[in-house]
Amino acid sequence: MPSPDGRVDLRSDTVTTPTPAMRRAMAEAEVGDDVYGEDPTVNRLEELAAARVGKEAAVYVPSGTMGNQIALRVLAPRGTEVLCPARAHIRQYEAAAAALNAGLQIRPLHDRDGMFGPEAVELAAEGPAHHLPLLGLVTIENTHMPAGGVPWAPAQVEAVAAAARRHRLPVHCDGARLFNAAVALGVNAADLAAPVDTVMFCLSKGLSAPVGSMLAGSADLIAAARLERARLGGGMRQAGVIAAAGIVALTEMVDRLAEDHARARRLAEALAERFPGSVDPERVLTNMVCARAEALPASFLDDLAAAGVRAGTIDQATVRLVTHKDVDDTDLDRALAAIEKVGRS
Ligand code: TLP
Repeated sequence: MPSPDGRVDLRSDTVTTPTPAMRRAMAEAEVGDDVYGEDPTVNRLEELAAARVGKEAAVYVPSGTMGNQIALRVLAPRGTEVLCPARAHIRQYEAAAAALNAGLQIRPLHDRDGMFGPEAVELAAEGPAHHLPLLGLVTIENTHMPAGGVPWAPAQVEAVAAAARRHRLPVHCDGARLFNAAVALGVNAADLAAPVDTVMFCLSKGLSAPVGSMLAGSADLIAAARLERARLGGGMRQAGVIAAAGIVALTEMVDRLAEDHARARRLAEALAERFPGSVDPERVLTNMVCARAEALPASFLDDLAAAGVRAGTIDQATVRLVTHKDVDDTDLDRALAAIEKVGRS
């Protein structure tokens, strides 16, 4: 469904609106008080979510940010460091919440291509031998959003997790777009989640549900997570009304993510052709196009906006265009035409 104001909205996949099937499911949802564990629809969503990522249990949370923050509180002792990609959401886009909510300091890792390897874990784990802080947790972001939605493959996740295990360190995956990674790589989300202790994924991004994310892990960790959700004020009572859309998201909206990936690649190809060096289309494997702002004219975003196409920035150096369910082929053509015209009027 195109955007209601007729514009093409490439700012984020968070702008997706619920499908007709979601709206029907929401209207008909059986509900109860979820804080008593009595909302049958939330319970069904949590069971389904846990099964999809191969974990014992899952808890429904209002946002991806809350899911990540709960994981930090459950997994990392206060006063330790979290190994984290430098541009990860946990570090850059959660308003410094790790320090405030979890009493943690972040040790940022160079992440230009979205990846780091086991050697980074080994090095960080040696910290106390050199008067450096104790490491408490390792995190990865899959897909890695600012690196252009790059997916981590199961072997890459396992290599980092194995190094963490050698040092008895837990691993959390910010899998806001875990299903984009799974679809792009042709693997099950459970294969990507198997090596990590907790995984958060969002229902409200490419999967198009209006609200909500899931945090999954062992039964013990998720019991602890429910307590932290309560502490953060995240208990939602008759949340079956929104959880119903989450069930549709997980059962009907995963396979179609491939369409978003194909459209993102076409946007990247057009950008690379018109503005050489702005983006490498070969690296656009999911639904994110992160382009180097310095390779684009300063008027880029304004020119797109004048043509009815919205895009945004994620830092001073990066312009971002994101494809999603509410961008169809007609919208894509409009965006491609707008890119072609940038700076030419
Ligand atoms: N990211 C948003 C902005 O905050 C940047 C977006 O438009 O992409 N992890 C990752 C990797 C994310 O990209 C996001 C949202 C979150 C976590 C947080 O999810 P919400 O918005 O549900 O708190």
